[in-house]
Parts: sequence; structure tokens; C-alpha cells
Amino acid sequence: MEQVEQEVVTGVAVEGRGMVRVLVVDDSPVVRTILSSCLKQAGYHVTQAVDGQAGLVALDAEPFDVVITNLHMPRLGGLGVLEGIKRRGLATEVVVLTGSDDMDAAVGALRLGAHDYLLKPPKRLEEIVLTIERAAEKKRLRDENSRLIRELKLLSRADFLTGLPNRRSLEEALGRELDRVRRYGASLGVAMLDLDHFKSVNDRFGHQAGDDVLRWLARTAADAFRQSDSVFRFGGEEFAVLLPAVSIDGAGDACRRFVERVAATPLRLDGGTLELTCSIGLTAAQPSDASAASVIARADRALYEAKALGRNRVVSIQPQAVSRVSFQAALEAGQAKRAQRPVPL
Ligand code: GH3
Ligand code: MG
Ligand code: MG
Repeated sequence: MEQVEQEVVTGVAVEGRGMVRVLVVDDSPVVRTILSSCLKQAGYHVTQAVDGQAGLVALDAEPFDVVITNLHMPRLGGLGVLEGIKRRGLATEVVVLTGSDDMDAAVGALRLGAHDYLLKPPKRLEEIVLTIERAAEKKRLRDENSRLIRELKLLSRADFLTGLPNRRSLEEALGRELDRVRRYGASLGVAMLDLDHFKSVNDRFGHQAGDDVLRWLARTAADAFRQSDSVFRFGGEEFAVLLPAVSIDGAGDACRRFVERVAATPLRLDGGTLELTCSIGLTAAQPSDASAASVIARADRALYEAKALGRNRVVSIQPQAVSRVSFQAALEAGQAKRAQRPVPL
């Protein structure tokens, strides 16, 4: 076990600083004590480590916002701490302590990504606190930035109305799955689903009710398909489903059950009962498929056929036989029966 002085000194809570964790790394007990008591008085959470190696052990054990480290120490110096932080991909800011006769080392540390340096021995306590404060603020802004970027990425892949992953997300997921089909010969069913005569739903019940129906459809699809399947809102009243690790017949059964479930669930809306149906075009991705777009285009052709054959059904296209005869031979669902009781949304 590395020697880490695990003394955590919690100072008076100064607004905004109470949550900031600072690691003081120095082989001199005197310097450690001066820095620690000064920072704790300023309200920071402070942990001490006796050299660079002990500092890295502390950094592995818990997150720190700022490390203030001496450059020259036995076993491992400040540049080693800096490199260790980079190697670990930590966002911790580093302030190095250097003698006035060793500015080359301080500049080297800045080049390696240190936030700032302080001259030894530390004289003006205010300067130490201000330097740590600026380092902590930089860390806070960087964290906030990363959080916003993560959030934006999520938002850019989610559909606002239904919460389902959107078309961009589908194209990425399909690209990944297609790679598995090509590399490992994995099976992948790709279904395009479109609500039948949806325009008339808006016309009859209003756009708001139309939105509610889209949300209901999204919930129902996410519930009806397997956990390993993924449902996407492609756009408008069109959805896509990826069904990995299942034969085209298995995918066809799942799609047919879904079409039947929608048809068997009349929806109670303000102003009456909606007997909703949907159509699905299904295909299996092939190693020879050049892109996600080519698979989607084939599923779309199957969907077009399902509409042309009377809607409320599934048509699957087997890629090796895309003739019109095979469309009809692949017809999998007839008109579904309706349940008696309308379901409220
Ligand atoms: P088909 O059976 O041939 O698919 O007929 P359809 O009426 O469903 O198809 P069409 O493409 O003519 O109309 C689609 C409708 O979907 C028109 C549009 O107003 C509606 N729609 C698309 N996006 C939304 C949405 O976000 N909310 C609502 N309420 N309606 C939408
Ligand atoms: Mg449509
Ligand atoms: Mg439609």
C-alpha cells in the first residue's frame, strides 16, 4: 500500500469552494502543512500526498479538481504526476511548485498542460488561494462544457415528440449492425412502419391528438418488440425497427404480431374512437448491402407494397428475390380483428 496521508482537512465552507477537492503533493511536511492550512482556511477539501507516486495513488482512489504539486520529489516528481493525470484521461487541473532558479522546469510543465506555477517557498498565501481558485474555475467550466456536449449529443439523437432515438441515430445504429452482418454473417431484420391514413387522424381529431397517437405508438412499439430490438422514429408517422439476431421469418412474426396488436387496439380520443392500423415493410440486411441507405430503401419498397396491397399488413422482401411475385408470396398479415373496448391514451 502506497503511503498517502489520507488526512482530509475540511475547512470553513466558503461559498462555492466547499465542493472543490484539492490534492497537495510535496515531500516537505512544512510546505504541505502551509499549503493545506491555507487552502483549508479558504474552504477547500484538502488531501495530502508525500510524493508523486503517492499522489497518483490518491488520484486513482478519488477524483480531485486541482492538484498542486512540487516538481522535484523522490520516486516521482511533478512532471510524472502531470503525465499520470494525462494518461488516465483525468480532467484535474495541475499547479506546479517550482524554485525561482528552475523556471525551465516550470515552463516545461506549462507545455505539458499544467494550468499555472507557483514559486517556492510559498510566501503570499493570497496568491496561492487565487491560483487554486482560477484552476478550480477552469476545471468547473471544462466539466460544464463536457456535460453540455454530452447533453447535446443525446438531444441530437433523440426525437423530441416521442423520446425515441431519431433517424440520425438509426443511421448510426444500422451502420454498426451492418458491419456485424458483413463481418460475422449476423442476421438483422430491418422494418419500416408507417401509420395508415394518418392524415385523416389529424383531420378528424386535431394535430394534438395526432401527436398523442404517435406517442402511444412509440410506447407500444418499445414495449412490444424485444429488449434487443430497437425502435426509432424515422420521421412524421414513420418508425423503423432493427431486429438483430433473428431470422427473417422470426422478424416477420414479430412485425405481424405488432400490426395485429395495433389493429386490435381501438383508441379512445376526445371526439370518438380511433381504429388505427399500420403497415410494415421488412427486409433482411445482407453482407452485400453497400450502405444503411440501401437496406432502408429495400424496406421502404416493401412498405410501399404493403400500402399498395391494402395496408394493415406486413410485406417482407427477401433480397435474393425482389420480384413482384415474391412480394405477394411474402405477404404475412391479413386484416386483423378488432378488440371491443377502446383504450384511452
Ligand atoms: P398512408 O396510409 O398512405 O400512409 O396515408 P397517410 O395519411 O398516413 O400518409 P400521408 O403521408 O399522406 O400523411 C402523413 C400525415 O402524418 C401528414 C402529417 O400531417 C402527419 N404527421 C407527420 N408528422 C406528424 C406529427 O409530428 N404530428 C402529427 N400530429 N401529425 C404528423
Ligand atoms: Mg408516411
Ligand atoms: Mg402514413
